[in-house]
Amino acid sequence: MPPQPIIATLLQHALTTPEQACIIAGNQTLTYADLAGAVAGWAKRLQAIGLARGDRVALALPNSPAFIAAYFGAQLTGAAVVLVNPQYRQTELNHLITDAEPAIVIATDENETLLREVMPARLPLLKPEQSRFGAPPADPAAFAPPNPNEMALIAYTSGTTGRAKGAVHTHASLAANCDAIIAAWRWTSADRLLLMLPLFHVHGLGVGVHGTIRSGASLELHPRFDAEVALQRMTDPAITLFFGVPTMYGRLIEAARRSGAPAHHMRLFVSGSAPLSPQTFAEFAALFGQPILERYGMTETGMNLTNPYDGERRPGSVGMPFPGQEARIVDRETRQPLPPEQVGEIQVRGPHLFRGYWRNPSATADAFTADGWFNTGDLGFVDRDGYFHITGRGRELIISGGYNIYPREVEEVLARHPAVAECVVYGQPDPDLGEVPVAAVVVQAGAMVTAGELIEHCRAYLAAYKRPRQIRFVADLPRNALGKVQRHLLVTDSPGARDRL
Ligand code: MLC
Ligand code: AMP
Repeated sequence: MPPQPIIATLLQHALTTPEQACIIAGNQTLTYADLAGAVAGWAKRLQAIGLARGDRVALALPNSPAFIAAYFGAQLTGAAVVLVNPQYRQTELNHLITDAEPAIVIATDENETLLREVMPARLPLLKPEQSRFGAPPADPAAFAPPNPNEMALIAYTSGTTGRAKGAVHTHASLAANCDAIIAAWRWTSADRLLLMLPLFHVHGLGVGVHGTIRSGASLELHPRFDAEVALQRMTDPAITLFFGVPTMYGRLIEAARRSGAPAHHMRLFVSGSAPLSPQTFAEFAALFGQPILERYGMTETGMNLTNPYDGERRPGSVGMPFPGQEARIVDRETRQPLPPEQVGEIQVRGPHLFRGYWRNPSATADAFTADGWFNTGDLGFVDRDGYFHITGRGRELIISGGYNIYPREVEEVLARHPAVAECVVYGQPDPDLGEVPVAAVVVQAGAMVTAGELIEHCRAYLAAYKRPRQIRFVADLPRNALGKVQRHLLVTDSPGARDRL
């Protein structure tokens, strides 16, 4: 039996614990009954303009109660939600709208103009109304919750080819994932999560929102991360959980050094989306009196590996499989399982995995083995105690402050500038963001261009976090004998980099 959809759990809580706080945002406390009413209100609004089962709804809202209500509202109608980062610009939006073919777009005034430029003229754009959840309440009993095996979410990711692919999750895969998290981290209805992550990725949404709703707990939603605000909020005895990316933990350490570590009541701090350095782990434990629990996840899989709740949380390790899941290391060439301590590719298997890439059977076939293992593309090993360690990535990917940047996507935009003859984008180590994108550019003969102009060109077409932080003008790109560009030789602290440029 597949687990029941999270939306069904939400409606149940609204009947059994209607007055329980669900979302705290600003000075408003919204109960489970409030949320269920608003979810039904969104479902009604969406159906009124023609949304049907199996359709897609593109959701481009900032962190807000309206985001959560619209998200579950679309799912209640039997449609799937396509997550859209509101910072996306023309290139990303154009691809998403063309590829996902949504029936409706939900957005605010801020991104309406950009969206309308890439949307077919007949595609309706819906905005949150001026109410607490963006839609007037309606009766949830008027709707039948979707089937667990229906499509619930399409999250775009993994654009190694320069074009992001839509990872399709069903209600069952999302539910299996959050059930495993709840069991591993002992999440209960008494918990309150301080949520400062963006909701348009699986970290904020699939872990933060889904886990809260499934366990009947509450979350305090913030529009964005702010270290000073986080420290202040952690002194509230109601707040028990914090989930963040390593950049956030680095900034919390700095802020605590400036203004003192808070006397907090936190039960659990979790880090993921990028590697947490053993130094950050140790500094945080010294200041906050608790070891961070590091876990490993992916858009396609949700959460895969976790350090133990009880027992040793090992710095530099991402722990072991969640309950009901499997993970192993295979040789990159032979694809055979490897013994402990040997580095290979991480494969994972279980009911939490996505069902495939949207309208992309060949990418889906490449991603899975015949017996259901998913190739993560991440490299690592298992130590003799069974803890997994990530040592690198088998694919070209820059992770900056927890956001993934695919060099190819930025290179394609840069190459469209008339002054650029050739370019390559690579990750440069950064103390705050882990890595930042940097571009090496060969200018067309006779052309003149400044670094600032090229960076502005990228900003015009891509989300701001993808823009190169630096442009290095070079005479030619380092290539191997086969003509392939060798990105690693460009990283400033890599051996041989300076000799080449
Ligand atoms: C913001 N900027 C970034 C950036 N975040 N640049 C590079 N990398 C980043 N991560 C840019 C903005 O575009 C802006 O540029 C400037 O920095 C300041 O913006 P800001 O909003 O003030 O940024 P800040 O608050 O400093 O954001 C840092 C951050 C944020 C770490 C709080 O990036 C963040 O919330 N990251 C979390 C990402 C996340 O949730 N990832 C999970 C993916 S799911 P300008 O030029 O306009 O000034 C996944 C699976 C899993 O990976 O395992 O979880
Ligand atoms: P995304 O495609 O945005 O879902 O990002 C998933 C990628 O983030 C994974 O494939 C890993 O490369 C990386 N990642 C997530 N968690 C960790 C972690 N704890 N340590 C190292 N890398 C991580």
